[in-house]
Amino acid sequence: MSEQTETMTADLEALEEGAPKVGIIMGSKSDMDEMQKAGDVLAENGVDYEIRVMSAHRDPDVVADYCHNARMRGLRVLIAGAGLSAALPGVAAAHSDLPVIGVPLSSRLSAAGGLDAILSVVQMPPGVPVAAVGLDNPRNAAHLALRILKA
Ligand code: RP5
Repeated sequence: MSEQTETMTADLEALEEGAPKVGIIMGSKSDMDEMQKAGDVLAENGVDYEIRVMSAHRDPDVVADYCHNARMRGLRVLIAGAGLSAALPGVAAAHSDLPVIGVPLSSRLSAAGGLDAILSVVQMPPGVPVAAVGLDNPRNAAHLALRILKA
């Protein structure tokens, strides 16, 4: 490897070091306290992440842009949390080929104690996979993301 190539590789590695590897997205600001718990687990394990609110129903174009660009921006896994008719994880999986981990969330308006969100996250058509963790369990989404990053 030439000296110039070595320098460029070192520069790229340094750039990559601070770049988020996991994108945590959620359907509403009201999901933030819960979803931040996934970020806390990633931070405890030294993994850089970013966390954003974007609704599959209210901001469909933002979600599509974010997911289309995710891999190019260096993200390796997406964690998506949503409640009610929880479309966000599935829409993320439709717009990105990165692994998507869905977190079904319960809320004041949940039907059947959150079963609405569980089914919305899990019942994806063949070819568009979403890995689902348990209801209100964003910590497990982060632990699964850590395993995916190490695989
Ligand atoms: C979903 O609806 C969100 O993910 C949230 O869990 C639920 C309620 O949203 P808000 O009405 O609080 O914005 O889209």
